[in-house]
Amino acid sequence: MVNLADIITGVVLGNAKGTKSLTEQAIAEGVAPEKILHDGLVPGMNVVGDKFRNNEYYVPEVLIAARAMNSALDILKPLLAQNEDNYRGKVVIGTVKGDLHDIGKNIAAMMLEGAGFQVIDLGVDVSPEKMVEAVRQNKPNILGMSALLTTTMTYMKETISALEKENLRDKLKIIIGGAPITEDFARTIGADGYAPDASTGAEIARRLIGKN
Ligand code: B1M
Repeated sequence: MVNLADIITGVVLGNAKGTKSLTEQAIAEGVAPEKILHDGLVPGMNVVGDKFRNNEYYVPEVLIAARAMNSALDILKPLLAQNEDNYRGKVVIGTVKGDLHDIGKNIAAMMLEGAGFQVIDLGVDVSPEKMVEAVRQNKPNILGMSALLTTTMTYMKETISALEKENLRDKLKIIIGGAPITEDFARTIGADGYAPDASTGAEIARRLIGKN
């Protein structure tokens, strides 16, 4: 039986091959993909975050850990998306301008897909103008924004203002997330929801469009 603590260690040590094969093994043993994500991969990345903060890890180690995490996410993605097939709506999601962090945003996108949403992922470093254009073109029910830096979270407000200016805000629900984001911040900038984690993001998305 795979011990999820070994998956945590795999991410922390940046062992992409090992993390991938442990994830495959856990799936084969019938462990739920959500459990692998929440009790293995995410706690692993949290340890990496602590080490980065304490100067035990530097950017290269973090990137190697992120690669290990992504190797396992590639396996989980189609499985999480399969869990429910009833269509609930469309989400456009992206990491805001100046911000290259995408691990949390990718997980949020996966959970939304798993919850029955079609997800259009704009990637990272998405300017308010690009967000507005994507909303205009795709007419989503929800816009999800992610920011990991205190210096970039301000672009969330700029994006909302730009949407208002273009009269695209009224029918759109906006959910924001990322380590520096708080409920208070979300309220202050006029977002409809704050997601402290990806599962809550999917729950809020369903609630906001009235499809629990
Ligand atoms: Co960066 N980094 N980083 N980094 N990095 C942080 C964010 C930092 C807190 C580390 C630290 O100092 N302790 C710090 C920010 C400080 C601050 O602003 N206050 C920081 C810094 C300073 C930087 C650089 C400036 C470092 C440098 O170059 N000197 C630089 C900036 C680059 C840039 O963006 N312009 C940088 C670079 C990087 C790497 C490239 C090395 C790498 C990113 C790799 C990648 O993403 N592909 C990286 C990483 C990995 C981190 C830490 C260690 C981990 C982030 C992560 O992936 N967490 C991070 C430390 C930390 O957060 N503790 C740190 C795991 C992920 C699952 O959690 O992203 O919070 P999170 O997502 C969660 C929820 O927040 C929520 O759901 C997710 C899953 O549950 N969520 C959403 C997030 N977005 C959502 C959207 C939604 C819904 C939910 O929409 C619906």
